Formats: sequence, C-alpha cells, structure tokens
Amino acid sequence: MSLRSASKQILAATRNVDKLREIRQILEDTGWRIAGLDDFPPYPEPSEDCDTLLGNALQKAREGYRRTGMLTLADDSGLEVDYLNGRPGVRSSRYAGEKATYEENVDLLLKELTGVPSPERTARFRCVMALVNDKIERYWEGVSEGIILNERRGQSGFGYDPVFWSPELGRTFAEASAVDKNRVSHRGRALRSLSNILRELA
Ligand code: ITT
Repeated sequence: MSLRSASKQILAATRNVDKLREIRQILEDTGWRIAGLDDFPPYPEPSEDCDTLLGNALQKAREGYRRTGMLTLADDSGLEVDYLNGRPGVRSSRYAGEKATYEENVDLLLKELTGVPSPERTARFRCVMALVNDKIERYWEGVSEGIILNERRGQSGFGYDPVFWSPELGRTFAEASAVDKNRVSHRGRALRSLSNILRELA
C-alpha cells in the first residue's frame, strides 16, 4: 500500500491487533476501510509518555497522520480501579512492567485486590479516541462500568476482559460475544460517537 491516502480509507494507528479487530467490527457499517499500521512501512512508535489518555491518543493520531497523510484515528484506553485510586489507568498495558503480557497484568491486578470485598472492587474501562488530519483534530471518550472478579471467567476478548464483570451484560467481557461487548464497551461507545463524523465525510 502506498503511503498516501486512498479515498474512504482511514488509518487506525494501533499496534494492538485486538483493538484493531474491535475497531474494524464497530465501524463496519460506516463504509470506510480501516487500515492498520501493519499496512504501512514501520515507523518508530511515539512513546506513550503523556500522563493522560487524551495526550497519548492525540500523539498517536497526529503521528499516524504525519507519517501516512491519511485521516487517522488512535485509541488510548485503560482500566481504572477505584480501590487502587484509578490505577492502572493510563499505564494499563505496562502495569506489570514495560513488556508485560495480558496474563501478567491480570495476575498483578488480582494480587493487588486479594481479600478486597466485591462492593469495593468497582472499576471502569475508559477509552479516548482521537481523529486527526489537516482539517480535523477531535476526540471522543467512552466509559464502561464494571466490577473486578477474583478469578478469570471466559475466553473471548483480550487484556483485562476475563476479570471485568459488566452489570450491563451480566457476565465478564470475556464471556460475552464480540457484538455484545462492543455494544456496551468503552471502545464501542467512543467509536459510535466518532462514526457520525465518518458518515458525514463518506
Ligand atoms: P496501542 O498503543 O498500539 O494502541 P496498547 O495495547 O499499548 O496499543 P494502550 O496503551 O491504550 O494500548 O493500552 C491499553 C491497555 O488497556 C491494553 O493493552 C489492555 O491491557 C487494556 N485494555 C484496553 N481496552 C481493553 C479492553 O477492551 N478489554 C480489556 N483490556 C483492555
């Protein structure tokens, strides 16, 4: 694929294949093709050194646009656990270390919440989705409330999904179908707001 944009094509500036899959599912009916970073020659990722989801999302989207010339969206998301005063939050992917796996992050979360009773295990996923080109610089936020279980349940999804129990679904995100998760998830909510703009631009 060339570095210049084709019409009705948007870049999702993420290296996370699980996020990219969900972004493609959620924006399926907008008529836009969603390219991923793997469709382009690699460029050094901007370091996620902002201390806010918004700062990181804008940084990733601006860099994607600068490198490709395509209308670019970028997602920065995290899990905020009330008992941990909002941690891991913006550090969710690096919670257990710079190169931590999903499994290691979930293990650490369960360890930090050992013995904490259910009513104190409230949490939320938050997603900030930024959209950038030379004419647009906008962002949307989506939130999904839940409770952190004390053991994993379910095989679907990714990241913290097996321990995130959603009262809206009556199950964990990892027990839910992709359609159900996307309907109530932080990412689904942020992207549905953004998709109105994509429909106008299509
Ligand atoms: P990019 O920066 O390349 O997009 P990343 O995985 O580093 O990928 P983030 O910095 O936004 O992305 O980190 C988000 C982390 O939060 C992610 O790695 C998961 O551990 C967790 N997370 C985000 N959305 C999630 C979801 O829908 N379900 C479960 N965990 C999620």
